[in-house]
Amino acid sequence: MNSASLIRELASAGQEQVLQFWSQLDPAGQKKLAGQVAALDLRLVAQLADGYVRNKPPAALPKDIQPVQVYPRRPDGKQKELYRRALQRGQQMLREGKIGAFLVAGGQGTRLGYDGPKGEYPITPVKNKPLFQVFAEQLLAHSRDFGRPIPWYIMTSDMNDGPTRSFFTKHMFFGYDEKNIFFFQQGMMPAFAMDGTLLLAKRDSLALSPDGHGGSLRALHKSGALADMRCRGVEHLSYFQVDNPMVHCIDALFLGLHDLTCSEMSSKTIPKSRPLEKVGNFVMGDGVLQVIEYSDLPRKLATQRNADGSLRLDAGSIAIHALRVSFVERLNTGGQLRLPWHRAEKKVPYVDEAGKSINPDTLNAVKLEQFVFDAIPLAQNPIVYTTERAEEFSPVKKDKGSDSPATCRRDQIRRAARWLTEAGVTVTMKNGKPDAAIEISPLYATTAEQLRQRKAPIHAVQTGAKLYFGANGIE
Ligand code: UD2
Repeated sequence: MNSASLIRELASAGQEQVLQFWSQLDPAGQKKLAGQVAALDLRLVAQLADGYVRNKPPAALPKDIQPVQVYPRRPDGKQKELYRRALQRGQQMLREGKIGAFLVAGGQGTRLGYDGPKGEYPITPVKNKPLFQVFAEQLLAHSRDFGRPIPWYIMTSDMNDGPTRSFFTKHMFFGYDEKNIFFFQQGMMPAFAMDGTLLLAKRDSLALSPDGHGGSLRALHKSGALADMRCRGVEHLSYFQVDNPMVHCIDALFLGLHDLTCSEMSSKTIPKSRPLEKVGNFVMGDGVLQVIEYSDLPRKLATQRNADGSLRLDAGSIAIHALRVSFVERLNTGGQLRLPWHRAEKKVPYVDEAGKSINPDTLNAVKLEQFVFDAIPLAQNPIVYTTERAEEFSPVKKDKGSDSPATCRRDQIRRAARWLTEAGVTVTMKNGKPDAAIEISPLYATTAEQLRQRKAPIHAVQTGAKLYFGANGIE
């Protein structure tokens, strides 16, 4: 785009101030800014400035909010046959190469205070393996067990794409075949000043940030990842977030249930630990299955209890989903991904009209993101399946307190101890906690059941031990 057409386009979106330093920029600066503007959908920018920034969108809470019906972790009498068939179906799909793994890792990780892609963060309790390696080993183990490589789609963003790829290269892709990993970047969204104008982070660049994990559904299409899935015969994606090393990246039963029930998008839930826990809430809103984010659920509803004292809305969303590839394709037909935008007021550094860098100490900007769970109401036959917190959820969100590296390592040890105990190994407990540091590589076992089958070569874990089970046993 030359500068005349840039000016024309920006002016028609009411954003000509973006070029206020244009004449002072060197050719590289002009190229950079022009490239950022060209990547924007300026018609959408104008709509968003009006509908989400200058004016706040009306609260979109459903009028009638009811608890959801969920598939239990363990089937009751009537469901036993369905679960048996679901497990078989999931295993068959894995043997046939119909499942792809989908990791979203484009976020900023600001709360953890780690300066780099979050997936690099060392998290296992004995070997300090990074998050990326934990997922890679799980996927390698499943590929080995089902005799078929699992294609792995990894979404990054402009902020961490290069470092993420370098990290994988440096670590030889953790043993994964490079041709089965598909990195792609999500889109970026510009930050708006409160009056709807786009902010400049520098004279030659917009203040951009990732467009939310909902943007993954657009990026899968734009990047060619969906086309790659079609070529490989991948029919479903197993979706997970970079911050939870306890996730079962692949769960044959869950994937089988998703397929057998003809669901286009399925999700795992756990009962919330407390009314205001920072997880989304699965609800039936005006008769439609959906997630209401913790920040949007009114306190009165979040704290409501049933007669027996249990939480009325207790189905927490832990951001583990199964998505039908044909559903993601459908969401992308007709140009725009029709997910709502979520508005957050933030402090965003910018350059002012005089070209001075300002680090604001009050909220000065609106950032907009799309959330992947907003696709659920658009899906046919969506289902929710219950898992256990102790088995699958201990995210790393911040550096201290709950959801920190310390709680995550503790929970990994507890799970390993439980798996061993179930396999007949004695684990000494002290103050209710295993009195040892234990780590089980997914290459040794991905589930308690697999661990039992492998017949651990010990009868007891010694008090205070540091014990690591690698691919071939205790190392
Ligand atoms: C998310 C969910 C919350 C609950 C919780 C469980 C949202 C809005 N909330 O909370 O309901 O399920 O997770 O842990 O999702 N990401 C991207 N690109 C982006 C933004 C995020 O890839 O533009 C990735 C990010 O790298 C991470 C994941 O999405 O893997 C979660 O992002 P978050 O930390 O913003 O979500 P959080 O903790 O607010």
